[in-house]
Amino acid sequence: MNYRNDIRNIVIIAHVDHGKTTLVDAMLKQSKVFRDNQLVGELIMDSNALEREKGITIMAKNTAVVYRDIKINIIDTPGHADFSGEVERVIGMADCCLLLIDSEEGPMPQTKFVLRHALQKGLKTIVVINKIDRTNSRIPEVIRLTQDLFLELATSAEQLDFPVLYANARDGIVVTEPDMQGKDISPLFECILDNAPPPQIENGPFQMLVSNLDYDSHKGKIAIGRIWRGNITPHDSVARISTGGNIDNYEIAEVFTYLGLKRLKVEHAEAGDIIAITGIEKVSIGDTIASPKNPKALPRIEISEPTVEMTFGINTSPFAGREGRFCTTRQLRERLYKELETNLSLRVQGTDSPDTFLVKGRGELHLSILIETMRREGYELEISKPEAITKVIDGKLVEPMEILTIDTKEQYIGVLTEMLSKRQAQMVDMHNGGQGNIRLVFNIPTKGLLGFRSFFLTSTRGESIMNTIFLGYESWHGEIISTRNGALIASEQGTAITYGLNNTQGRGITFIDPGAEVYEGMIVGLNTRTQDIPVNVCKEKKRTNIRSSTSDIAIKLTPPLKMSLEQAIDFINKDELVEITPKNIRLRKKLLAYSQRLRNISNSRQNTDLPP
Ligand SMILES: Nc1nc2c(ncn2[C@@H]2O[C@H](COP(=O)(O)OP(=O)(O)OP(=O)(O)O)[C@@H](O)[C@H]2O)c(=O)[nH]1
Ligand SMILES: [Mg+2]
Repeated sequence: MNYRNDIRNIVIIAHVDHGKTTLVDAMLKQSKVFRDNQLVGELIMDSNALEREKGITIMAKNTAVVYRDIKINIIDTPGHADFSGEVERVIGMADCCLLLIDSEEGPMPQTKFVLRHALQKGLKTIVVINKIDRTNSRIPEVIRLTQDLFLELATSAEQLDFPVLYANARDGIVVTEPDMQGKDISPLFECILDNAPPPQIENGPFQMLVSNLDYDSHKGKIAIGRIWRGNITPHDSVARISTGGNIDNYEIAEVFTYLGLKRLKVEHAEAGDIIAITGIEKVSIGDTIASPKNPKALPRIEISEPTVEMTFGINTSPFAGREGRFCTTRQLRERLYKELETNLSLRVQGTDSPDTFLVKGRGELHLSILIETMRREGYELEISKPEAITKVIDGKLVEPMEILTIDTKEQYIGVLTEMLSKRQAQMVDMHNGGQGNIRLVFNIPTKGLLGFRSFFLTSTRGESIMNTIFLGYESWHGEIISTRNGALIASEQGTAITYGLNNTQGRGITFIDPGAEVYEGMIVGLNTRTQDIPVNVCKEKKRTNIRSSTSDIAIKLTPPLKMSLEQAIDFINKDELVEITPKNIRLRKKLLAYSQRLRNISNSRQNTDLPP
């Protein structure tokens, strides 16, 4: 075996928000890949619009820096559990991982998940305790917990021996001892050069695994991956081996390597490097690109199964086609299947209805990000309540379970445990961190988590953090009965007006402003009671000839509750849908006509707008 001493390939992994992308900023800034006067901002790698808005990384991305003549290829990954598929997808490109751990929070559920993957892949680890500037940091304890985690997960004794660095990624400072005064990030680069193994290379016919895809309107699809064997130059002939084993042939157009945020066009690239190539029209992640002389597939990328599903259908509301550019079944199908090329943990399948697809993902956020992306692209669609994906194993019905970790204040324990027990959660740990800070750990069926987040945020006034991670499958725990109140449902099509809305506010909370267009069957509010009831928000005041001194005083409405996409998805019940267009998010009953709902009700009297 040979090694390439001029390259290191590293992946940055951690729990959500522990500072991965900020550390990449610091590495890019110090290695002077920008002009001195270039304004680059923060979280440079979170380049996608939704990433910037939400302040989280959604997709794994590549970059590279040069330090003492050695090129360090860096892969930044998302830390949110819903995007774990991204970590599984790219981790194979690296030989070494930087495991970031927040100096206050310590190892969290996703820290364990990503470290397990890295160790199973045989990656060398460098531990970086980040945010050492935090006032509540507890470095010695965090190190002890990290060592425990390695003891639990290591697959060989060598893996227990890892260097530890201390960082304030935001200020671009890394030190080798916690109380040292640092000045820059060089100790991190030195540690990478000393500890990250140089890539092993094999001579012979070209072979690379496609781990990422990008698009360029001129160049077409761009396949990104690590070269495992041989070398490549522009215009080489190659074979693409699909995950199904089909082989087709192409001519490579251009070859690029990474430097900073740019792709550099090169005339030659060799094993060990991470490259991007164009010219392969039909390429998907997981495909192998190889020399036609020896077209053998590399091992497939293993991705965990999805746990949550919902239907995506074309918009069938009376307002369909008014606000979107893409509204047909064909457009929806093409878009969803295109998503499968890059979104590896997503699954799409047909349903009994030709206009509706069942879409499966790793969590509500995973699916809602796709919905938001499609909405911005101009799609109209309607989606159903997310449900956990059950399976039958050895003749027994099983359901996905998750570990839920909550960091909260003492005063919220009561309300949280009460709500969670209704959702079939079992407390497995409670830890008092002092100063009223409490960590609660539960085992909970995935279905119990659906819709929990918005309750959680409001009931703890945003003072708590929750994290979930997949645990495994357990026998079905039984249905969870919806505790939501009934809906206030528009009884006719028209424009909502203040008078009608004011009457409706006597029944509960409303969701729309005066002037909003509504249709029969659209949900316009939440009842204070458990039944659904029809309301007429378009109703005008009867005109009379008698002027009363009080009735003409302008009515003051309570401002409506406006839901985000995530809240809307959390809100709906099984007999309801969210209608999504580029301009609006509306809630509706599946059956729009009151008469139809009445007919349907005879089977179950629960949660209906039938008089009790
Ligand atoms: N105090 C302090 N804050 C930091 C430090 N490093 C990062 N942060 C902050 O932590 C937050 C999260 O940082 P990110 O770099 O987005 O974290 P991430 O790990 O990339 O997050 P995901 O990609 O969403 O998993 C940001 O507000 C950063 O400014 C640090 O060393 N000290
Ligand atoms: Mg990030």
